[in-house]
Amino acid sequence: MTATAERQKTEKDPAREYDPGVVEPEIQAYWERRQCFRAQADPAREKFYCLSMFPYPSGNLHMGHVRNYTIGDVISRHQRMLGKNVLQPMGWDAFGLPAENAAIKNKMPASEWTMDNIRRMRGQLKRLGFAYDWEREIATCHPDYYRWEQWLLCRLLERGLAYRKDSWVNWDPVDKTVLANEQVIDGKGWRSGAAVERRRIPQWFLRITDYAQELLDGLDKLPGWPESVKTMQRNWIGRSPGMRIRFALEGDGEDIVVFTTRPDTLMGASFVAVAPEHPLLAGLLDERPRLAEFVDECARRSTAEAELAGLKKAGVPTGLYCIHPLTGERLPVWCANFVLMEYGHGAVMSVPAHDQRDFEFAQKYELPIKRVIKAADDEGAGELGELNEAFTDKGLLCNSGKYDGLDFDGAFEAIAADLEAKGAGERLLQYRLRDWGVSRQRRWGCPIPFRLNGDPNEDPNGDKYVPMSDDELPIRVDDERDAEGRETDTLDTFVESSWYYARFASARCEQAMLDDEAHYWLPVDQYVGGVEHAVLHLLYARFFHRLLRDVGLVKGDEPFTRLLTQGMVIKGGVKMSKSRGNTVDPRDLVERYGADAVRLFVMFAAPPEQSLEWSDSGIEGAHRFLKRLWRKTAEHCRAQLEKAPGKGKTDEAARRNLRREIHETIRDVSDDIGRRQHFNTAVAANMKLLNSLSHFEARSPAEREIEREGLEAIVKMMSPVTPHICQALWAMLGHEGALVDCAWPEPDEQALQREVQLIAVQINGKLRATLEVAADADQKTIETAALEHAKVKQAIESAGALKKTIYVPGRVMNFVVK
Ligand code: ANZ
Repeated sequence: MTATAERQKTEKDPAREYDPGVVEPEIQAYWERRQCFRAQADPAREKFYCLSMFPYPSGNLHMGHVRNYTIGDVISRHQRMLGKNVLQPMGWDAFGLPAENAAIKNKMPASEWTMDNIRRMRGQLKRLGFAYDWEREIATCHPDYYRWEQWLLCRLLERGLAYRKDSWVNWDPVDKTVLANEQVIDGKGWRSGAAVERRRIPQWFLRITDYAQELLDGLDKLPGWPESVKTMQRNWIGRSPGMRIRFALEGDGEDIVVFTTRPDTLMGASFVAVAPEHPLLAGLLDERPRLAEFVDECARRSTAEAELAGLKKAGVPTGLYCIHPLTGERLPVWCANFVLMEYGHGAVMSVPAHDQRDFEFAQKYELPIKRVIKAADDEGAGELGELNEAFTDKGLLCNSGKYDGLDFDGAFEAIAADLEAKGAGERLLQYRLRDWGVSRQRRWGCPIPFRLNGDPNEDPNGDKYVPMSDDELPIRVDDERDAEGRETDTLDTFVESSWYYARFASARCEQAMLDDEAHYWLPVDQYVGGVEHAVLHLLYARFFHRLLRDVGLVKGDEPFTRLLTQGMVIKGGVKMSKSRGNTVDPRDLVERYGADAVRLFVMFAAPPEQSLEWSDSGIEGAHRFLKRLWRKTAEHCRAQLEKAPGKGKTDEAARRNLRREIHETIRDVSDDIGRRQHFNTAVAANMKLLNSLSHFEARSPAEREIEREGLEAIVKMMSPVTPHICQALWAMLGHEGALVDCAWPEPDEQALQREVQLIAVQINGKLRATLEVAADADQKTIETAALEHAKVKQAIESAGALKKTIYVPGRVMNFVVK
């Protein structure tokens, strides 16, 4: 016997014990030999592109990864069994600071550290049996990947969608890098913990604000996204319809322009406040040391808005006054720390009665508080009374002269018209979203492919950048950085993750960023990942999809049709994390219980959106179930081989009930996995079915046939979750070929029918009713049911007495009355 024949014999041998350590590598080798998960575009077939957020190659998979990737794998395998042409790729979000730090620490190149980690993590993913097309693997730090990112950046520069400007940044003095607002926590760098400073340096920006409205509108066309994620994106984009209003400066100087969403409150403005960085202040600082000191203090804070919300309101008067555009009143101009230079025009009209920040500020500095809005049901004239806090609701105007009595919309219209007539303001749509600052002063990132045009000495502003030409790309990470005139900053790593989903669809294309294959696979049908990416990553990817569309590389507007955001893995009620020291290592679990048990545990313990509490007993329970499934199938196969003679009485009803249960399970599990994505209840239903099979004693060939039907259903339905054992059992049950290529089972409508019989109820031979009763109902039961039927009851009562009952089994119940 050849070695192969020998192995095949053992694979199918029902005497073998369940040993995942043996079975799983065997099955993985089998998939590999057959190249089961290679995805090929085929326009004749319906495609399904399932993507899980790719990991940062830190070196080891954690349980959060395992959960994320198991969910994606279950969905992929299920869709494949539904007949779809499935693409499920995997890759590495490989640039980033940790590699740079590790490289310094270990005195090795960042690339080496990264590649080492990738090798390790790739092995761990393979050991878990995920159905990835490894031919499409991407590492974003590879020049074949980032050259196309550079190519796109060049197109964006040409189109004016990338631009350079001086801007205030959060500077981490320890990591020596610019931080995004989100990376500043309580005024400290998220990684270093160092107090963050503010600096003004030239930075590259992408004009995401050009797409703000489109990104907002697109959310309405994403029914497959969780509402919560869409709400977070809406808030982040923050559409604010409002007005730009000009307050003329007393004396000389430019008007102060403010942005407001509440022009209805204009008559209650009692001062104007400007940001510490406002250009108006520049000329004043020499003469006003208190102001200069305040501005200086503010410069040391971070720009993180979250922090500003809780900031103690503070300010200083500038000594300037401006003129109220409608009343002509003189209003003092203050410099205040809660006004942001980056939003609107860096100045606000302060209405203390109706804005909480203004209210707190006015109380602190004893500035006038004038109420101009009252509740719609307020009968009074809007007396001030004692306000404890700002009245921020919309309502009716009061103390506002000719505008009194108008509601928000009416007042907005009237005041806007008056201001526009005077040239003192105009309607304006403002978004909270800012342009995306993408430059980073890092080495281990994608080099920005721009160069100064001409002699930098002749270009003191340093803003005359041009894109590198195509044949100069890629600009490699390890290229000499101080090459004449070249931009030395690298891109935010969020840029790589904004388009990797598209590159997977044309992963090996060498002539272009994307080719026709991308048209076939895109958009992603199912995206799976952590909710921590609900705002930035998903917004950037939606932005990039539109950029790719606008340079003609993709069709359609949205990259991800359906989104599943999985919950955290927790232990002892808190997030499982290295810093808390409460992690469990997936490698240990796989070694001890096998990949299938680990996969089963994470899918069974909770619905995917909820947190998953780690438990030792949970993983053991998963392992026990798999052993039971193996044992039951092996028993069945042995009995089949021995052709045990049929003995004992066949219980017709028990057989029917079991078949019904099998097909009800198929029906329910299909809905749980497909539509509801409640994988845990799908698993539970399979466990229940296995229990029922265990209680069913299959003695006759007909009974064994039903048992087999049930076992095959379980093996198929569990195969997306526990693919190795299911493939092995599939072979044990005598099937050739790969289970991944089998069709998903469909419920047999006939088996689903609860058996019933229809009984005609007659009175003196005349039909009065038709009853539906259980197939095995006896005469007594049918008689009782018939006599309770309203029509029958009435007919018998009115006739007097029941004389006789004639029953024709399965057909007629006839009552003879006088
Ligand atoms: C007057 C006013 C009266 C305001 C009132 C609110 C309530 P959203 O909705 O987030 O867009 N604002 C404008 N520019 C600002 C800046 N650079 N820094 C800090 N605050 C600024 O917020 C718009 C409101 O935020 C604007 O409307 C303005 O205050 C303030 F009863 O103007 B409001």
